[in-house]
Amino acid sequence: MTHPLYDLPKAELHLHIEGTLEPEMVFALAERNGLELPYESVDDLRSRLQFTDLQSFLDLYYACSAVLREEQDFYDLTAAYLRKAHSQGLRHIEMFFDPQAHTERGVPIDTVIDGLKRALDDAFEEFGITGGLIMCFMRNLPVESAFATLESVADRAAAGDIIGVGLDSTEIGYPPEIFELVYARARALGLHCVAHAGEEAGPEFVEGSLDALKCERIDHGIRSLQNPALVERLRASQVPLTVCPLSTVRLKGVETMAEHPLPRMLEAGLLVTINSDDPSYFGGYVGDNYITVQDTFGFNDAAMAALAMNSVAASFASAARKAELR
Ligand code: ES4
Ligand code: ZN
Repeated sequence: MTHPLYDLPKAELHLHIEGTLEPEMVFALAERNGLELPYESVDDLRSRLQFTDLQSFLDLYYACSAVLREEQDFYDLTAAYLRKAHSQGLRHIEMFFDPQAHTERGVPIDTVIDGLKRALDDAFEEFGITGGLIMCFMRNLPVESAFATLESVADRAAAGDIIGVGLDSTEIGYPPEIFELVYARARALGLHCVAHAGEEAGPEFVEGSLDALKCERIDHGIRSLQNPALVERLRASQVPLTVCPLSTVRLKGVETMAEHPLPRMLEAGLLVTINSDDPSYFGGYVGDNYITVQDTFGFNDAAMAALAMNSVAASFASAARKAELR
């Protein structure tokens, strides 16, 4: 299947690679690794992709992620995603991964990074896709674990194998300020800083991510609209917000797509991008998010092209690469 919106050159800035694990691959990797799954079949697993909130999703997401063990597993997952991403017009991808979800199961962090990086390198060769890895800390784990995880990749950060850090998983109860010193260290290592904020928690999490963590982008950020002073700050600074429409509907942040705040965010002059978050769980990859946005809000083709250009502008790509993608 193809669609004119797939053809727009675009960047993906909010994509959890573990969230691209399709049910078929969950079963294939479980078999390859000799693991028992608590699901009867692919269809059984697919029938469970219905969520009441962020946590109900995270529980299934981390359970399925446990089939990832070997470097080849991480490679196969990422290569399958990048092939699909290419078919939906993605030219540049800054990809999240959750190292602690894997190291807690005894998988060495270099195994994870080696697999992801090899697939990205191959996609550059095959498709010309550029991008990099953003390592997310799970905010519900102790800050000491985040520190240790960061120190364990200091050499790879210096080598450019990781381009930034992020903050994800359970939001409510885990304010950004907890991670202030971790982010200071990440900046000292030359890493870009982003964080999930204002997905389920309020605008104060967005403010904390800007003030304490010095974030260059905010992931989701949809609840910023509850605070007019914050909206003005985001407009004036043009700090990008990586919005994930299908994700927010599927996690019940809004009841229907028609109620999604995206049009209000654009009207407020915010630098908004469209992203897929966890496409295999939320019913669509990035092009599908663009399609649902156009279908729901009736944006014309120029408005959709402007959103695609926002994604390039908001990326950490070099000025030369951004010029190529314009
Ligand atoms: C996530 Cl949608 C979302 N929010 C927070 N953490 C996540 N990890 C994977 N997807
Ligand atoms: Zn996310």
